[in-house]
Amino acid sequence: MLYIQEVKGREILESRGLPTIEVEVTLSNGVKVYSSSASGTSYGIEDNVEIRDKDMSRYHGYGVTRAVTNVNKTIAPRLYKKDPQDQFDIDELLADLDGTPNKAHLGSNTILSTSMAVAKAGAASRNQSLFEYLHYLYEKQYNHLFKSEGDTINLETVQNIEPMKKMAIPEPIFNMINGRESQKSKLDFQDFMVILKGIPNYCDKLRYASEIDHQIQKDLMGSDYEYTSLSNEGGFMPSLDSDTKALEIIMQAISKLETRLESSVYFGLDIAATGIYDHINRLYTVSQGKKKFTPEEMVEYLLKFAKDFPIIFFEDPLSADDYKHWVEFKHKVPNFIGVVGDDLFNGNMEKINQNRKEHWANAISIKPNQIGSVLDLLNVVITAQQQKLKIVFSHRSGETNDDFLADFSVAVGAEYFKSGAPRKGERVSKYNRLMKIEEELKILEKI
Ligand code: 2PG
Ligand code: MG
Repeated sequence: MLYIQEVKGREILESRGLPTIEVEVTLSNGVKVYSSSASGTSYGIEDNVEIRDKDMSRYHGYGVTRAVTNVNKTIAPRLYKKDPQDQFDIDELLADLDGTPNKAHLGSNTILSTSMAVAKAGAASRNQSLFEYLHYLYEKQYNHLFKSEGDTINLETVQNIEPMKKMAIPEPIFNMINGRESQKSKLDFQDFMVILKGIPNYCDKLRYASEIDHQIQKDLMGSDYEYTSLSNEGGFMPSLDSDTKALEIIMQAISKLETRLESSVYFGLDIAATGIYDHINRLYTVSQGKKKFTPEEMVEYLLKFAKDFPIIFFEDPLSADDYKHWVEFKHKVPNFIGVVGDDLFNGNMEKINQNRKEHWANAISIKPNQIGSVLDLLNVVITAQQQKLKIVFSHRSGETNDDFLADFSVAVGAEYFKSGAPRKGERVSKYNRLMKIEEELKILEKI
């Protein structure tokens, strides 16, 4: 039987040029696998602690040598000779070694990268693709939560149990234009994204997304709105003066393409509204500070966008603490529209459970580094699926080339997948991985 020979942590750089942790697991047959944690700049208060050195003499305080030491000194000796397929035992051991409710001791970045590397080692030890192996773990945990021995469902709410999802390629959401990241940006919304719902194959979706992205670039270069840089997520950051204009630019680009795509393209917006909310006066600041909207006015403002454009995805339409108006917004939009909680949930289990009663959102953004181990991730996903929340797997602004997110999203049958623009290595590594998985799924379907 293969066992874990060595576990090693190291400091690497993520896409913003800041340090993050990578974990390398070596199996007893010499095979090595690697995994690394992404990092964000979200406005929400993250529950789990991503540990950083705060030593200002290195990387402006962002170093992660403490996390690396946690892997090499605390975790590695405990994983030596363990079966890499004992994922849940290892994840529980990591939780025990941490011993805090918010992963403050080992760090959520340490736990996630170790746990993902162990999952990759587990898949390698079975000669299985990662997504298939993760689906097996998903099934195992689902059965553990809902079924007792002998296939008897042991929950009282038997009639309400949602079935497990099948493996499937999620709907990709491609970032095109970004606002807010630069001081000069006059846009109020954070991400302007396209969703190619009418296209059947993932591989074609990726091609069309790239064509749209390049057409936008061509158009911007020849216009007064020339962009000077790309956002962290890979989107263009042109000097546009309104959010409407950003959507119009994308629409114009689509209309110029040789492939007639108009009827297949929908929009997604990440309003990231917590960042434009004045919590004291309860007002949303829009139009470069010229307008202040009450929450009721903000809801109406967004509804107008939903009327004027084919938008099917609103992420964080309202501030994470403006619960009442989440309910109002969700009530007022047609139910095919995804009302996605990102900063709203921050992967917090209590909040996800509260949503069952409160009905704030109908979809949840899952960012693994906010959650923790593979086991923690599965528990959050299964809990969210039990209340029919659509699952959106999401990248972070600080990404690595690790494509684990793609495999995980397929394994649990997530509805949506958000990895930024169809350009920049760390973004396309995940989109490219989904292409390979699509090929493999087609083969599996035929067997
Ligand atoms: C978001 C993410 C990704 P961050 O708001 O959805 O764009 O941002 O990783 O910075 O929290
Ligand atoms: Mg967001």
